[in-house]
Amino acid sequence: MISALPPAMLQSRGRYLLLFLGVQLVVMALLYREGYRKRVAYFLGIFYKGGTPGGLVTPHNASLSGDVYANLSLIARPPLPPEELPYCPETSPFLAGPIRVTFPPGLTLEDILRKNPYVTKGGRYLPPDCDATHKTAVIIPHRNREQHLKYLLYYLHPFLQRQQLSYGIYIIHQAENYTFNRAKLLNVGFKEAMKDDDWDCMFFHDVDLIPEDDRNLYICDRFPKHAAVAMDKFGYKLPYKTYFGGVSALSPEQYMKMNGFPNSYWGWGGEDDDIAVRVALSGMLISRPSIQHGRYRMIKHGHDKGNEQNPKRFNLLAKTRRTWKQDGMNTLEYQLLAKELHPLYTNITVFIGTEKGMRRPT
Ligand code: BGN
Repeated sequence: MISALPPAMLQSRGRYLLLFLGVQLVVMALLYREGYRKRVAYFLGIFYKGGTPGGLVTPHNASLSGDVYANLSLIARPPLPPEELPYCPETSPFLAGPIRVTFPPGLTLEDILRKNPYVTKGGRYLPPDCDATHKTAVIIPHRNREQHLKYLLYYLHPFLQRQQLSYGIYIIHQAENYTFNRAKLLNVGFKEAMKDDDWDCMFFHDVDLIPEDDRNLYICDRFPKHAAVAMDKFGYKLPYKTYFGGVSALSPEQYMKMNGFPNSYWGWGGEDDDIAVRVALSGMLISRPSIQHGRYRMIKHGHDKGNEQNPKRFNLLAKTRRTWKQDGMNTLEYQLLAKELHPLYTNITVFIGTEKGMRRPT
């Protein structure tokens, strides 16, 4: 057939074919380039949105040493008035992941103070180099645990600074010797801290738990957060599904929605389970960090005098559904004995009465 065509026509057909092939090649090359760019962009996107676990940035190998104070000396105040500081980035460049927790003997409050030059009176901190987007108060119920408190402060201050938070640390000290009441002390801490500032998140923190990973961010979530999901004493996993003990975090709105915590649990046990029930009864869910990030080391200690197991906890817990609206922030009574601004924390000393009310025990 082809051979039947005159040679001139054959030549021009060949030229068209070549032109067509050429155009095809250019289009393919462009498509290929486009596809390639998208793949690169996608890849870079993963990379920048924190494709590495938890958005880990490790300036100068801080994560290798696990030293909670590594690189903190890099934080410096730029020559700018505070109102001109840029917002802190979404992911702090000082996060380094795992923290090595040891308990150096002979540690003093002065040592801790020296290592935290930007902490101001009352245990307050503002990032010197950026405008913090989160404002967290840490509330720590306390009685006769000075040694534990020292270690917690040693780790907590740099831990929170790595996260570029604006924060304050409150110790709520139960005065006198009547049975300990953790949840009521937390209610007092909430109320007193909110008088000082418009905190957007409250962390309720046991004194003997040290966080072991700075990607466990001390900020609030959409729902009340249980942070201590992987404690060494429970083999770094939850002891049971609804466990809410150790460290938890609520925004003021979430806290008030569930009428705060119960005031009626005197002694050890059950109050954290009551809090978990309140979360559900007020129509919320529990949020949690991942098991890799919510890791805590517990400081070993013997039995606390004045915090014996509460034999009434089973009965109380069985009644939470009926009592939560009448036992909490709306019925909180206490006598504030002192509020002192110590260099590393605000110390609140409070008399919270007894099971029978606010009269002194005789
Ligand atoms: C649970 C306690 C919690 C405690 C965890 C972990 C009770 C109530 C029983 C109905 N709950 O058993 O308060 O935090 O163990 O130690 O005792």
